[in-house]
Amino acid sequence: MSTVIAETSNEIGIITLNRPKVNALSAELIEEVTRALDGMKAHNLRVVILRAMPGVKVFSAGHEVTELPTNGRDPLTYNDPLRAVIREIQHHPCPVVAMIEGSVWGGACEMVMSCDLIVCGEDTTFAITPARLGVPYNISGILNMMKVADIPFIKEMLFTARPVSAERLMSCGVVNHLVPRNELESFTMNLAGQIAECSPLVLRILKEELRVLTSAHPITPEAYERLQSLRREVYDSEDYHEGIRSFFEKRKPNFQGR
Ligand code: YXS
Repeated sequence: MSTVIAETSNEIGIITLNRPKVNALSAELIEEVTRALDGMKAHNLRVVILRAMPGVKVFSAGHEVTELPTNGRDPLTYNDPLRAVIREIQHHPCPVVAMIEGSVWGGACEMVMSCDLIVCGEDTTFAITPARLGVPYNISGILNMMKVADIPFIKEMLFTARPVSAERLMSCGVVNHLVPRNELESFTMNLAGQIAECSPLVLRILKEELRVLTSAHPITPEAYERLQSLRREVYDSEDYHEGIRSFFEKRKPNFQGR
């Protein structure tokens, strides 16, 4: 069964995540999203909507935890599924609108925040959970969050690893629109229709200009390497394994700081 449903409606593409039970971002699901986005480039679409099946309780549970490396490899390198799908969305030649209902977890929050606009139902929550899983988030992930939210809000989300309500996401400027769940689809399609009336060439250059300008951050190679070495200490730690173990044993992690 396909883990992604790709369809088009006039100049609007729609990609629906459809991987039971909770749309965990496995390599397979990521590859299907990438193929769907690639395929849509041939249709000269003006906008793409990323959504889950209607009525889901969980939009996406984030990275497929069973695919997190436990052999001393960096869990979030350039080619890991999560990093790849985020770049795919950011580089797609037309705006990608996230239509969100239900809860969004871990790296799926970054994936949604890498979309160009976010429309969410009133029951939506975001929870960014690396600190609860013992996963050392990487610099690109932090930078992508800094593009859409203020530092105090990002710190609270990362340090607590707890769900944040749609109202908070709206008041902090993370999402564009918060609508009743039963109006989510019509509202999002209407918004996409407004974008689809615009020049595709201008949409493309505007998106790329904004991507390049918001990604321009001075960091020295030495600073980058120091952060990477700090991250290695974490994913080589006992706590990293404890975080993943606790997830599968469905219990609270017992971190020891080593
Ligand atoms: O026991 P079964 O076989 O039914 O499987 C359960 C869960 O193990 C499974 N599942 C997942 N499998 C792989 N990867 C996941 N991320 C994942 N999440 C859940 O789905 C089945 C149903 O889960 P269950 O029984 O807990 O359902 P629920 O409705 O009570 O709760 C749904 C969630 C999503 C609230 C709960 O499963 C949950 O909190 N999942 C973990 C969410 C999370 O922390 N994701 C972050 C993954 S790591 C990641 O994204 C990045 C690396 S980072 O950490 O850096 O952000």
